[in-house]
Amino acid sequence: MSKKLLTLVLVQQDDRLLLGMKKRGFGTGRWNGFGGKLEEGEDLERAAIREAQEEAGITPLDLQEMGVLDFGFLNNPEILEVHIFKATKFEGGPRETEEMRPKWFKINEIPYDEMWSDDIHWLPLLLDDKTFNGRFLFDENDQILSHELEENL
Ligand code: 6OG
Repeated sequence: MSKKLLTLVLVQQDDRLLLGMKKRGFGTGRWNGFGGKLEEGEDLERAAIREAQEEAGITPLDLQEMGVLDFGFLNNPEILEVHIFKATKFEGGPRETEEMRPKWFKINEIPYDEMWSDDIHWLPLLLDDKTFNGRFLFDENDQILSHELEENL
């Protein structure tokens, strides 16, 4: 079993959340935060900032790590270990890029039915400034087969 490290950045300002519509690659057609794989020699925070710049033209200024989630997929031995960050301040953008179309959503209008199905479980914790750990197993249709989620007290 191998593990791949990824980042995911959510920007929240008061009662709104910035999401991006993924235009290509893994998760195409879903709203999500900004993020991706680490490059050689990068730490998690550096990678999170670079991906937010590349995907939405924003530089997050106050990243806080809120949670770590392991994602497993049936018939795939690779586990994605996604480190989830929150920011409330940023410079630049948001602007559309080849990879993402950013858009602000009211917190009570988050489009969970057009997002990865794990998000409804942990995003409310992040929005509430709670930290968490968990793991999700998906079937071949990206539906959740099983999951565990713990809020860090
Ligand atoms: P690239 O491979 O395009 O980065 N990601 C997930 N995000 C959510 N909300 N749920 C999942 O459940 C996810 N699996 C991966 C991590 C992929 C981006 O998508 C995130 C990265 O930010 C399975 O470089």
